[in-house]
Amino acid sequence: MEKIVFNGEIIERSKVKVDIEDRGYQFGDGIYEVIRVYNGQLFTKKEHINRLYESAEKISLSIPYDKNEFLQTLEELVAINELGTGIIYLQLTRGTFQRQHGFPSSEITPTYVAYTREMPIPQSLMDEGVKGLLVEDIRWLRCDIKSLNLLGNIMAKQKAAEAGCYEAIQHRGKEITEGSSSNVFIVKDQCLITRPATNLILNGITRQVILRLCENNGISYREEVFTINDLLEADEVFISSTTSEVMPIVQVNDHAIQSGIPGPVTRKLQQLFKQEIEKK
Ligand code: PSZ
Repeated sequence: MEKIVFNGEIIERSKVKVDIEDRGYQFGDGIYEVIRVYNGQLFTKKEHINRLYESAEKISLSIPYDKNEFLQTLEELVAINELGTGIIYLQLTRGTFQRQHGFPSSEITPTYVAYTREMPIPQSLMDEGVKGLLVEDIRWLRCDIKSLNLLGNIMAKQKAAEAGCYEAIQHRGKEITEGSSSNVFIVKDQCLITRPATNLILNGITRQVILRLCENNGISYREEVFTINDLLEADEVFISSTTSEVMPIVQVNDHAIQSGIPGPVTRKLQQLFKQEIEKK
């Protein structure tokens, strides 16, 4: 039987009950993370846990576990569930309280849930590349928080799916922000360009790994705002996320990116990323 973490304890999934007045359920008042697991090992676990605690801080939610304890339980769960390659999904909500918009007037315990799922590396998509659809970014102005409020993101992703595309590439006016669940990169004249991590995007852990790989391997990059036009005219385009790693975008709407195949810088970064996984 599948085990999960519920409020810090590893228990049977079927034993878990969440209240109808849980603030995550009613308001999306909570935060989450997705951690990649390769061969039973958590990839960039410290970075994910740090971001979780940062998101918590930004919404004034205090996590009643210390970071080491937190990670230890997750590693135990991966072992118990015999997860090979997949993900850990975890979320914390502000907890259960009689419905009111303002924070609960007395101390309540956050509701914490984590579970595992098998998920292979999407190798054939990474080899061939995928399509993106441009979608206006209608989200709020704190996209730096990994919040459970994902309506803007899921509506964008759904539009992309209905158009037969893998990802929605969001833009605020002319400026590209990020994917519905990924960061966006372009390559122009041998230089990688990605938007600076401000309040308008989530500072992806994969994004940070990629920038570090650039630094260590002599690939030049700039963190700079770029436009729809820059994207369409780029030499290469790719997106990054925990589950999609370095995913080439070979077509945007009806427009092929150059000759419509993954480019050399993208390929190089995929290879460096693979080495990074194997190091851990
Ligand atoms: O399984 C999936 O589809 C996943 S796992 C992580 C994501 C999707 N998305 C993370 C994400 C995001 O939701 C937004 C809005 N921007 C960027 C990212 C990339 O963040 P990392 O690299 O930390 O996963």
